[in-house]
Amino acid sequence: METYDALLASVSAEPGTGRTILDPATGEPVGEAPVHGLEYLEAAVSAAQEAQPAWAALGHSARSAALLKAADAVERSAEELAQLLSREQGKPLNGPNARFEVGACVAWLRATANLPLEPETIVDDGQTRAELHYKPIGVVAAIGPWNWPMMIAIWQIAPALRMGNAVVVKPSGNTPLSVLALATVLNEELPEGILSVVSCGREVGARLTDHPAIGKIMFTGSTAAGRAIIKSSADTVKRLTLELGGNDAGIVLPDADPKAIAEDVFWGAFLNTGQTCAALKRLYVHDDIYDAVCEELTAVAAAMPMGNGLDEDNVLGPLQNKAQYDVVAGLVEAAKASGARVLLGGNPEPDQPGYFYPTTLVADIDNDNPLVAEEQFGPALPIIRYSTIDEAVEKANALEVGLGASVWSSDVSAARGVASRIQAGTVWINRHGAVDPRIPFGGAKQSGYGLEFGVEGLKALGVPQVING
Ligand code: TXE
Repeated sequence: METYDALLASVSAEPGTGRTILDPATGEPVGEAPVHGLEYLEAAVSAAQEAQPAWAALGHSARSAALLKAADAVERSAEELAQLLSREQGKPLNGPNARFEVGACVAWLRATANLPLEPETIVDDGQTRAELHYKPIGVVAAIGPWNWPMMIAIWQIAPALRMGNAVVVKPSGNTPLSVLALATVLNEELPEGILSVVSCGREVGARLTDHPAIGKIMFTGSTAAGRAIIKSSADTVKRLTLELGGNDAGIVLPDADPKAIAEDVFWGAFLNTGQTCAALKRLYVHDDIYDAVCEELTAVAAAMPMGNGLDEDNVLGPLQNKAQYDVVAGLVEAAKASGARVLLGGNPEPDQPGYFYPTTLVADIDNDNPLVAEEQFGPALPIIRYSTIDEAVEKANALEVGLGASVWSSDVSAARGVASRIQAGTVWINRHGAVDPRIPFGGAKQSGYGLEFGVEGLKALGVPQVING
């Protein structure tokens, strides 16, 4: 008997009414997810509308206290949540994966509960006193993806609740059980109605994007879905925070130490087996150290065990779903056909169970190759050669997306200079993808708009109101 059985049973569909969720590592059933229809969605929105005013009236300190208790509840159930997440999403328990994700949920809840938010005095000159306050919006819809289903749900839920809103969550159809289980644990400490999950397909979920009772949508997912949400939310002029796809560049400057950076570059790219919005997806390396970086990175990557997530030894898992597996396999095949050099991987086993794609590094590849120009969202990293910094910056900025980026160098001030030239919402130096609940995070260009995390992220879940007089 697995330790998560009771939790899974509490969120599963009545026998015969649900949709079977399969383990991406084995193809075996994990559980039966409920299939909620429009009626269920309407009931969740109505319950949220009813519960929200009392929640808002509690004030910040009582809501922060409730979030802290909810964090404790997640911590108490951490191992059950991590096991269920590992089976449904595929990510290993160990490494920066399932246990790490549940731990991040706890950390985000606590940090968001503790963020300071006081009215700001904008002008006070003896004649005019203008203060800026932030009021709850009302009911917020949280629409999320399958790659970090619990953590991204918390990124959306925690600031929304802290600001005094109620939340209706629509998880990805690929990972509903993880989000249902997380919400069940959170709801041990929250008043009824203010947090609910609608486990539905995108057609039913789309109703949240034009529903007149929804004041704001927090969305993380593909740029295409983001565009659809912008359009369908236009009639009701909803507030939007959109964290869309990226195709993050990393630039290794000629003075970087290949051996010293190799492991951090690896995890920047292969975190969650590459299925991370702000992962390093294109690595630009200066001619002088190109071969050394390729060699060190290959040595690190070859040593990282991939396999079933419940096996404690593994740190890399399968792709979460067949569609994503096909994207990665197709891009690597096209790169091989174009003459690019495979340093590692690129040779999936055809008949094995599960969506395992081997850790793959591809060198000597052009910037316009689809493996570079398209988001692979999986364990395949192209390594592109450059000879001048201008060329590297131009290549990094060539795409229509700009979520994250990184610069790698032994000279941090030189790296900062290059960072300022890159069109991305965050540029990390000597690391990639490190998010922090205190530090705002958001995309440039078609990677979306609006900020999450920190006080800026909290304010985005409120309606600004100026009191002037
Ligand atoms: O995402 P979608 P999918 C990228 C990644 C991946 C691709 C597709 O490249 O290959 O997106 O993944 C809901 N109204 N990212 O299909 O379609 C949908 O049901 C309301 C990057 O999973 O964007 C799901 O809950 N809801 C990303 C969520 O939106 C709608 C992480 C995401 O679905 C909707 C995941 C609509 N019109 C994938 N259309 C990142 N930035 O981290 C879709 N949904």
